[in-house]
Amino acid sequence: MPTAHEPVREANFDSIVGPTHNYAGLSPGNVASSTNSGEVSRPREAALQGLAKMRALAEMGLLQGWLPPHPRPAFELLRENGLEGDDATLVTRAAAEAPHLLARATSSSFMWAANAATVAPAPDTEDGRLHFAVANLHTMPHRRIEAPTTERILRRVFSDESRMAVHGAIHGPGLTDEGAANHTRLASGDGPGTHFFVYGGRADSEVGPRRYVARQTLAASRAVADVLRIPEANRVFAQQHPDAIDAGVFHNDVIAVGNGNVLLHHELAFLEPDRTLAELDRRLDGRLISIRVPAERVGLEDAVRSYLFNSQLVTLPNGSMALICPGECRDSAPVSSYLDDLVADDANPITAVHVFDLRQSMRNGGGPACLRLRVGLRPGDVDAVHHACLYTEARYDRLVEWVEKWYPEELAASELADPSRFVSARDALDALTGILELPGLYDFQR
Ligand code: SUG
Repeated sequence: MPTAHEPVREANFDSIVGPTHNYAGLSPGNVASSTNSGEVSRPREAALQGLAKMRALAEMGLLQGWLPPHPRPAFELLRENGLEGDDATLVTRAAAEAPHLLARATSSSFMWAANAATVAPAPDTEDGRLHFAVANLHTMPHRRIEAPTTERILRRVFSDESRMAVHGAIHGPGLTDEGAANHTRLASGDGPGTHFFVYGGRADSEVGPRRYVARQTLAASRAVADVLRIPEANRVFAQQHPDAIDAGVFHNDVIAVGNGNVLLHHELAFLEPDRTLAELDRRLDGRLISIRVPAERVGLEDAVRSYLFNSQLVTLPNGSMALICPGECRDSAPVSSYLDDLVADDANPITAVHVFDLRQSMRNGGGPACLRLRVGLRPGDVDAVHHACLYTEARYDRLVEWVEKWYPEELAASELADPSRFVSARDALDALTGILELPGLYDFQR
């Protein structure tokens, strides 16, 4: 049996972008999704950009994994909504009679793995196992359909029940959750971590966004903490600042990022910053390093446009920290100059900034941190993960070849109804389950 204090190492599991990646403007409150609605997407480039980030992080000495795409179109969504016929007829009818349904059914939104689940590593939980709470994503109709497939994938990748438990999505009135995008594990050493949950609104409060919807409720955050079996003493809850949500901060990971004992956050991230930060500091025995970015240096609009806070903050093998930023951070003069100052400042452990071109995902409001699910693993847990979902150079090369073979270079909304597209998307996933050694993963293979 593992010992209580085996050190936890963070792995990032990025989802592989799907072959139907497109811009359908499905997420009101997500500025990039609305702005780029109807643009022609580049699925091949999107998938390769994601894979390149995975390789770069693996080469930095970090633990990296990948998760397979969900099958799209989601024919069951079309059927549940009253459309009938074989697959080709369903899609043709949807295109003519209910294009909004076809857009939902073909979205590659599962690619933002941060929204797949919330995770608590083994040393943090009451039964000493690693727990996953699949997110219900109930607020956005196109994302509500992800949970069953996410659960199935996680059960295959993290299947050793003596060490790991994958829980289905929570259900109930007012329980809307968005997974790890609203959750941060902070820790000041090898002991149990503090789990910081940020919610957008609560049923019994007047205080909330006016323009856009708050996707996650306090009740949902509490329910997720229960599912994960995190002791009460190690939970902290805070409300997001409503002004941030109304400026396009639809998840906390668009306005704050934490790692170890460091929390980088915008001054308008939380409704009650003083109380929240004092509470976190107390839980971390006075060792919280809080880096507050003032609005006068980086305004909310620049924060949202650049996705500065959607950078991944990672601990490198030498113990220093690095920020994994989207290229848009260097396109913004105030953000770029802030980053230079941040790295130069010895008062924090962040010593490097690595910039990635993730434009295809960014144009739908998904930055580096959205694309990955953080999973804290003890050494024995690493051995128990489905091996073909952990990075190796050889399998990376096969994945690149696979993307180049199957993914369209460009995709316009009008092409989503073309049956040859979805037949090829299905064949692509069938081939992928060979590469990832996950036979029978998808319903269509059964
Ligand atoms: O839920 N975009 C996603 C982006 C998710 C980003 N994730 C994190 N912040 N962790 C969303 O809004 C857009 C799809 C479209 O418009 O075609 C979309 O679903």
